[in-house]
Amino acid sequence: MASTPVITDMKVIPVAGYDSMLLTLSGCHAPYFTRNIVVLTDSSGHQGVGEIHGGEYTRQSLESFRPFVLGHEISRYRRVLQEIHHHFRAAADDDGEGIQTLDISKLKYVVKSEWAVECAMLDLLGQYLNVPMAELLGEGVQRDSVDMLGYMFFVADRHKCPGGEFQYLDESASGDPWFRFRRNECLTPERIVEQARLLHGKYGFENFKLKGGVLHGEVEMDCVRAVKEAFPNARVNIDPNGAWSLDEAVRLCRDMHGIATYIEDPCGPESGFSGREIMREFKDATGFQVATNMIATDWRQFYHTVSLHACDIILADPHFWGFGGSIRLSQTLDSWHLTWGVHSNNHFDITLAAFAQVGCAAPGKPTPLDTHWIWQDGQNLLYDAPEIRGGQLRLPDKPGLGVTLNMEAVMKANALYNSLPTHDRDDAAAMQYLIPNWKFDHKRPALVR
Ligand code: GKR
Ligand code: MG
Repeated sequence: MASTPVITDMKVIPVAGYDSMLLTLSGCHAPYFTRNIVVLTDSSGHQGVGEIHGGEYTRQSLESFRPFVLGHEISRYRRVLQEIHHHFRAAADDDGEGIQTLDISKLKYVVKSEWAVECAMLDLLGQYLNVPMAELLGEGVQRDSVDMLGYMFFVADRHKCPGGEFQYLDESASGDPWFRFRRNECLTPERIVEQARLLHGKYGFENFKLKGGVLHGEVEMDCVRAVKEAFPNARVNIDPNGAWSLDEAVRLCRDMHGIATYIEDPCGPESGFSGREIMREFKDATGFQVATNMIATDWRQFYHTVSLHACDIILADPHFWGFGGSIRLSQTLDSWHLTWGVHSNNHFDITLAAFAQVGCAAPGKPTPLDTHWIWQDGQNLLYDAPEIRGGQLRLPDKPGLGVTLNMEAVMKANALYNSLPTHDRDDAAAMQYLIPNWKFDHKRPALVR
């Protein structure tokens, strides 16, 4: 029987990059974020890459996959994934709650590390067959480029931190106006509009999402109004990660028709009702379309979400759902007249390339895709990082993932990782310099204490 190349080498390389003091319900981002990179080599000499969330739990899971990956044919990637799933055992402290309350310590259980292996194997298979990875997903390539959104954040004042391990990047000398802006405080509607203008200028975004759950809901809505006023044709959306109670969410959103296009995770579990039930009540009360990356992060949660008609837009992060899984979901949603999109966390350009592949393979009309890349842009691990132009990400005209790894940059990011005292995301640490003794409370915006 004719055979395809086999995997001869698997590297798992933890890496770190720099971030801004981005605020969310869970606190604020540390000066560094971490990721794990998988590099596979096959017997034809090709290299396949995948990127996934950082942290020791994910790194160790990836390391444990080695026996299921090495020596296997790239065309049998589904069997490799099956084997990994067959041997999977849930961590003792994984209670299955997922990220329904944005408890960041549980994100590592929603992320499934094997999807980095899937990505790298599809990259290799695409190179072998001389087709882009998107051609191997679902029904194949649906478009040449996909709409992305400008993912806006409130940013805290980094000067309040003492330096040392809390030293945030200073880009004030950069020649790029967006780079100069992104590391500095941004907490008012005026500054948020400035953020939107710079993002539009640099990347051409026509659509914006504001990360809420930080200030009082009224102030956040003023920001949404101000952005819509500055960009009347834009789709503007706000995502407080379930921080608002149902009553508050209804009160805040009732008059936002024509201003916000949809609301992402406005509320969550309360009074003994699940987040899915409460989101359905929010939809009934306001008539707003609702998106989520919190209450439907796997097929079982999805079943309950659609049974209740709780959501219209599911943000299917391929790091949660897998590449095949994310596209399977897009097919299902499209045939049910629901909408597919992609959720993100901080990432390097390998994930951006992966988003181009899924975004161009998803049937129907995806909602513009999330990406945190704008906050990382410039810290490239690829020689040929995809670029967002005119608000769109193009499918590379090359086989597989369509990118070439810059090993020198990867090893530099690995050295940064190794120099860090901790590798797991902790959004509460830097908050202590803004509000002493600050503690996460999933029903109180981060700066409302
Ligand atoms: O980057 O802090 C962040 C976001 O708040 C992230 O943790 C969320 O998972 O981007 C995400 C979202 O859309 O909910
Ligand atoms: Mg969200």
